[in-house]
Amino acid sequence: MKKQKKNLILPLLLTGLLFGGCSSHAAQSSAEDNTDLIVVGFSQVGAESDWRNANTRSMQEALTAENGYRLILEDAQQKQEKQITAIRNFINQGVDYIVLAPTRETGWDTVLTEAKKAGIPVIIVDRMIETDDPDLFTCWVGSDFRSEGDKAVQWLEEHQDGRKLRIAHLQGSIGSSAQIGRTSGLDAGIAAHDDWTLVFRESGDFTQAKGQEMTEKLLARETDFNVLYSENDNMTYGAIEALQSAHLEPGKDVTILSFDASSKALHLILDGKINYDVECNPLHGPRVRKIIEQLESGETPLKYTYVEEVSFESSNLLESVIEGRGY
Ligand code: GYE
Repeated sequence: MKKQKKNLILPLLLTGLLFGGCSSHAAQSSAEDNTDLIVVGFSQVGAESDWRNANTRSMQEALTAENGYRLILEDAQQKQEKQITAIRNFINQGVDYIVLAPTRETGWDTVLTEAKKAGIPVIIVDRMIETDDPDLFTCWVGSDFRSEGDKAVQWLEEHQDGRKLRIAHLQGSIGSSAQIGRTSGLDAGIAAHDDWTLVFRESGDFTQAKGQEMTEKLLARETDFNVLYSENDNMTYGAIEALQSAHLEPGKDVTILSFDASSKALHLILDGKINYDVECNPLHGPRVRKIIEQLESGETPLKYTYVEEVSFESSNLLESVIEGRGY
């Protein structure tokens, strides 16, 4: 596995002893000078959504010099080629760990084989990869995206209210686990109901701008729909703009289901503009830190860790719940 070095506890203890009475700034510069930091190369998908930004912050806050880490963050701007280049650079730099939040599921075998040959453990976060060789990564932590889709479908069943459903669907980035799971949940729901019809389906690439653009395209083509199933909150914000410009009332004329449950979306639930939002938890920083600590002390972390998630609608949402959340 990795080269033998670095005891997480010792540098922290020494820092504590040496700088116990000093400012955190002094402690921080000592840690930055410390060549014994654990170096983590993190290939992040991009900055396409509030979820993603919260996820980046969570990693930056967990893997600090004070905690014993040097984090090298590479933003791939939603491009897999950039992630492959970043991973190769991490290998050349001889990082201790690679953390990969994959843009899409397929296409990782070659570069991860290179990481394996270099003896660098790879931790996958958020989305999953598809590979025949599970030894290409050490472990994965993220969400059960199919179950998120199933929750939305179940809520829609319970709130169909005798209507025939005509569903417009904004998909996330095609080929990502978040898109694949949430789409397959909806597809199963449509297949199980004769009176649910899919009237529109396009990818908004998880961004607000594209969510708005695709909803404008929808409105130009088809106005007879009463449900919008949007695979993330940022696309939903764009969709709400487009619906309002077309004098449709989001949450009333169109039932809106969304994913992520970021704080702005939760306020939109309170405003009655989003009907149901399935939480997707982005706070993976402490989880990754814990995995690295386990590996450093010779333990074997669980191969797959699914994060527990809830969902929100106006009947179970209070302002105080929104304030207490970190994203
Ligand atoms: O739902 C979306 C983001 O992979 C869970 O990616 C993540 C998704 C999240 O851009 O907002």
